[in-house]
Amino acid sequence: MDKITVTSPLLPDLGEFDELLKDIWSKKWITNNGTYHQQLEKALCDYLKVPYLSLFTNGTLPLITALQALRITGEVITTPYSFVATTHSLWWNGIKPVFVDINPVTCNMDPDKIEAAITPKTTAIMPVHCYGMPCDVERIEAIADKYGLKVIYDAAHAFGVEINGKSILENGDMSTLSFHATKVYNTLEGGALIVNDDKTKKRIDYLKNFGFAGETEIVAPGINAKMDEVRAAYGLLNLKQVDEAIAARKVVAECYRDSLKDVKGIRFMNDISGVRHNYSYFPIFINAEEYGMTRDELYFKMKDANVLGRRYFYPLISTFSTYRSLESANPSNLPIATRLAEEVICLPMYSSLSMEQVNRVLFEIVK
Ligand code: T4K
Repeated sequence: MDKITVTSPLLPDLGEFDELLKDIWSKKWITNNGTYHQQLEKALCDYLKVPYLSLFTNGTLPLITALQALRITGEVITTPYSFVATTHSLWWNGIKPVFVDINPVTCNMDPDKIEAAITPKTTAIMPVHCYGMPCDVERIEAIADKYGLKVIYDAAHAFGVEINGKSILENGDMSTLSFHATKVYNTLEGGALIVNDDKTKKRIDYLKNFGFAGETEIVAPGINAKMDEVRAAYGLLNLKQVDEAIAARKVVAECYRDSLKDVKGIRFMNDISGVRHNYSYFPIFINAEEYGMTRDELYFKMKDANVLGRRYFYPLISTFSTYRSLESANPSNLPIATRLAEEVICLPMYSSLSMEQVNRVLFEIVK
């Protein structure tokens, strides 16, 4: 039987892409703030309902650049339940990550745990809207305001997510997106940094282009994190079909929920009223005792049947060699994250997943 992978990229029409490639070839302008780059920044601001957005070459460099732009130092409070890029961005800036536990329902940083982790060295909070589920932005930002901390959201999973019609990306000082092939919206590789004012946008644009503020003027020790024209053109085409893709993902999510709701020992996340979800991932959590099988037993059983779920986010970031000696990485500090990392399987989720494939996934799980 064919492999069903955890995701499959949304691809633009090849004919349309070919037309744009011909245009790029004729212009011979292939990177450094070209016209497709400018068009995509504008189109994404409109689609995402955000004031300013700067395109990047992936979703990791906006995290690293945001920390540079805000001159974050010392310690940053973050979540261990994420992709490793979140914490690596701190390490690359010489910042000490301080892990706090997560909420068992949303899988996001638990605001109740933040204040106890604040020290005189704390300068910022870096939460993640994990699986596209919104963090408790109000409580996180109230704490940040009280202690004078910056907030940078890793919103890699939260493309298009809105609360009561407002983009989730407007919260905090900055938010980052990933446009990797495995995301709801992709530009092959790519990413973006969302900021709230034009001065900051200008500074980000300097930083992602070596610090150049003019032909000969360098205003900061910047990096090269620019998106090229080919990916920007591809991104413009993919933007046209992303709503349709999210709608198709929703159908898959509803089908999974409907079939799994009565299975003992399996828990999944539900939609929140007032939130526009993007259905970027479909995690299920296995209670081994009730389900009669451990998470890994189910994971490998699925794998044997060519149904390739993924255990995002196992192992926890705090268990990796770079981080495990940190005091905050002690599993006793992170009981919920530790448990969920042992229980989770993300089921195949993408817009072109057929009902026959959905049924093959469910056949392995529903007993
Ligand atoms: N912050 C968060 C919270 C993130 O989740 C991520 C990335 C980042 C920051 C950093 O953003 P980027 O710098 O990556 O833009 C994947 C992705 O590489 C990574 O982007 C993503 N998070 C992470 C959660 O997942 P892998 O190692 O699981 O990917 P891989 O190559 O095993 O692919 C998974 C499946 O997707 C494959 O089995 C099949 C399918 N696939 C994948 C690719 C690359 C395709 O069908 N076609 C493809 O081209 O990390």
